[in-house]
Amino acid sequence: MQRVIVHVDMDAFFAAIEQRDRPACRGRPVVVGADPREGKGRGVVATCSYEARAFGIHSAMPISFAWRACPEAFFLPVDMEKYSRVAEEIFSLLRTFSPVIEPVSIDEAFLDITGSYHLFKTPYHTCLGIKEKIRKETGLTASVGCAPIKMAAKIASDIKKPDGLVCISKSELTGFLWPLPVGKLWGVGEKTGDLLLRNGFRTIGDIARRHRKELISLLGANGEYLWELARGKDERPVEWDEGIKSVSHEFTFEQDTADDERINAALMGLCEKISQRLRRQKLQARTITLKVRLEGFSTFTRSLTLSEPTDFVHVIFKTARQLYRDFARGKEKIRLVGVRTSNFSCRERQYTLFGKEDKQEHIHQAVDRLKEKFGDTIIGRASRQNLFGEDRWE
Ligand code: TTP
Ligand code: MG
Repeated sequence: MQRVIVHVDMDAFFAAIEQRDRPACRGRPVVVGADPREGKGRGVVATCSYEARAFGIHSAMPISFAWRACPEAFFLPVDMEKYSRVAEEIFSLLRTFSPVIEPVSIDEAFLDITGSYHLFKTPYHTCLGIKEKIRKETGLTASVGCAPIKMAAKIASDIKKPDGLVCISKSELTGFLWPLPVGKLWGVGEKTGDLLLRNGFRTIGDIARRHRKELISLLGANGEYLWELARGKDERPVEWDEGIKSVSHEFTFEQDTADDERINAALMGLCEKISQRLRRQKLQARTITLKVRLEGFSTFTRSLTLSEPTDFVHVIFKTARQLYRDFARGKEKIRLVGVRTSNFSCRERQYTLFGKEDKQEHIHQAVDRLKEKFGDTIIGRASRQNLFGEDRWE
């Protein structure tokens, strides 16, 4: 099945929050970071507004340089607590579009919307929905990229910043990647980049159009990986947090098998157990995820989000079987199958994406779920991001 991956990155995140909260800063250069101390400050810029970027100011630049570039800018301290709160709110909003979400940094996440974009008709409309929801609920703009692989989604979210939206379909993928410099490929650092350049590989297309063997003889296994990536092939999944509240079971076959009857029987057994547990816990799930491990240990997951939550064994089984049918395993046998259900609502009070529940209640529920699922890790991740500026000025 063709995957649809979205990358969301907030625009000038810390600075945009300050501009939102301080009307005097709107449309003006804003620098968030260390105290400039009239040009004598020793810390660095955490980030700055796009108006400040016009003066050449950027993240990680010494704050004294920023002061010299634009002394009339608003210089503000880092308020990590506030930014973490906003980030938490944004991750909660994103989770209503897909439970398969991987927060990457304080203002950035991947979502796998393969199983849920049908709720908005197309991936493009889903991305528009994401941007619109973030804008309405937080007053901030996000840039969004969508593509069949993670790397391309991330590149796509960056090229029309701020407030950008770029969707790349499978047929557009190589046309999109090939003109880009080799340095944009994941895994190409300075050293590999230099080596590639010296051997005549300037763009991603230069790699893709050559023979696989040439890349292998130049860079070994990494060369083969880069060749695949340059041709738009990359199965890396959106790594969603395993701490997410879900009910799942898996089954390892005694001997690897390609027998569909045995596989279906195993899936049925798993779905029965899951359905029982859901009913016991008064939960209904909207998202069903199939996990398949092949004989070579490569592991794949495929999800589908239903329009109505369920705890019925036949609905879960039908969905898992459909996901299995859509999954092309090629010639490899199967070692393990698993089924996971998530994106829960309680039976008493059904949570629907477009329901008419009170909006505040809806947000509280989302935040509660986020806390339940991630604990403090969102905040933890956020804090670790703050390696650059200073939390607060004295
Ligand atoms: P980024 O997403 O890299 O930057 P940004 O959101 O400010 O701007 P844009 O995405 O539109 O280019 O980083 C997110 C936040 O992380 C940023 O607002 C501040 C913080 N950060 C630092 O503190 N130091 C840094 O060096 C970087 C790059 C980011
Ligand atoms: Mg950003």
